[in-house]
Amino acid sequence: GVAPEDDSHARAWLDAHKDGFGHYINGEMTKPGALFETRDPASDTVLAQVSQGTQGDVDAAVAAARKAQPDWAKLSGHQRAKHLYALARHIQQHSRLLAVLETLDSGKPIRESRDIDIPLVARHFYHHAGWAEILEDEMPGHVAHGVCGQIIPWNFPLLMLAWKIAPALAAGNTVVLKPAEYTPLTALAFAEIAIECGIPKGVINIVTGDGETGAAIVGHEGIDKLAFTGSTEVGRILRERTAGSGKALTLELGGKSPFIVFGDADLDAAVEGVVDAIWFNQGQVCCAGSRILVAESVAGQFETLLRARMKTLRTGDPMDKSTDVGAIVHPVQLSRIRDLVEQGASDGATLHQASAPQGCYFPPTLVTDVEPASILSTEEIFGPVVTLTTFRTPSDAVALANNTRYGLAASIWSENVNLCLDIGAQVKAGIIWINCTNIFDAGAGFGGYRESGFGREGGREGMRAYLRNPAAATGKGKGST
Ligand code: TXE
Repeated sequence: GVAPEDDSHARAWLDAHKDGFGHYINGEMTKPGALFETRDPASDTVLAQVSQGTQGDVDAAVAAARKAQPDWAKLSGHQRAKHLYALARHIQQHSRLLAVLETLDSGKPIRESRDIDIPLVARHFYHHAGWAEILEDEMPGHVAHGVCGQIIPWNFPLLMLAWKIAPALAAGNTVVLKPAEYTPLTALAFAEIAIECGIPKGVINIVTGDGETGAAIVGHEGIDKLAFTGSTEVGRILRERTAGSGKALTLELGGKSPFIVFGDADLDAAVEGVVDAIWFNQGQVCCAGSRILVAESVAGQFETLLRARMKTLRTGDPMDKSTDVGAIVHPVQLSRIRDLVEQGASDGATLHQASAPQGCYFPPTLVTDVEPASILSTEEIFGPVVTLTTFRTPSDAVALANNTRYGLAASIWSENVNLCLDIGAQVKAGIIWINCTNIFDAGAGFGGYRESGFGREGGREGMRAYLRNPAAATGKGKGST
């Protein structure tokens, strides 16, 4: 690359752990158990050996979390806030190490992990430190669930950890978290940061492993609340497994979010919006704008602008600071994207593609001439692939936007704000962006409808998900048993 990021610090850190990583249980790193590899998808090399969490590891982590929870909940909000502020500050101090590890492990461009992921992680801890301070006043009578089991995906490894751990701790819960098997490294670096910050032992526990380890967390009797972000398939399994168990559950699943461009929109801005919507993080974003719906009157012009912009995207080495689109997280995901795109093309869709290097890369792709029933219009591709369809009237746009089993996000582009608000109210999605896209704020609730899951993360609604209100639950003297 022309401007490679310095990775010596991260390489030294990996080298210091070359015998493999254990789990973070009861305030310390355990001895490594049975190991699996985590790889850099861009260079196809092994980065580290990580332990496959067993039932025994999960039992130990849950026991530690149970033991720690009453004392953690008894701390004043201000005392819990001090711990969260410390985590936020230390994350900032270690931001270079965390950004480089994130990029090596996931393949996302260093510019994104450095300028977006890691700053948002710190922000999430700062924000929830603030919540810990004011919680008693803001939500009187609410108490923590107890122990939270948290299972996260590989697309925003450390940010998803922050979304799970920060509100849980602010509310007085303790946690057992499992990072995704493709991307465990920043969670392990975070464990070291938690030790460095003096987080009381057992408050945070991190167990690495695959879906089997995840299933052990889901099925554990000592867990009071589960929070999951990942595929709709696994979300469904969690729903079945927890039905009737008394465990609280929130699910943040997939999406097929519309990106609606009206005839009066600022087309240059909307084109940049598409770049953010579907080429950010290689399109491996649950709320990615993966279906462009554009007014017929400007469709030709918009497509021309978009195809020209797509050609300027630099796909390649994620560690190069000038890279726009990095590597796909894992060869399994790459072949999933390839299969879907090939199937769509064989059904008659037209592909427009930018260039990409050999290896675990997929070129930025625009799909035109695509039927609403095509697999490319209906399935979450979770790659840098966007479809383009036209509409005539605003009500056509709404009908097309809602023609999906998902309902996570939508982005609406028009200079007419009344039209945007009107359409926003009709599109079934948990997050509506107007003349912008992929904006994440710790203060705003994020989550979906329908097959995109339920529950919100961030802001006031997100805090509520980590609390219960015993008075409301018992019907407050209404004679319920
Ligand atoms: O997800 P999984 P995968 C979608 C996206 C992607 C597809 C497959 O379409 O192509 O899912 O990705 C843990 N009990 N999203 O297979 O399996 C697993 O170890 C408990 C959208 O990687 O859902 C990991 O920690 N846990 C999504 C986490 O679940 C289990 C982000 C997510 O992995 C488990 C990721 C089980 N039975 C993928 N099986 C989004 N919404 O952002 C697996 N896990």
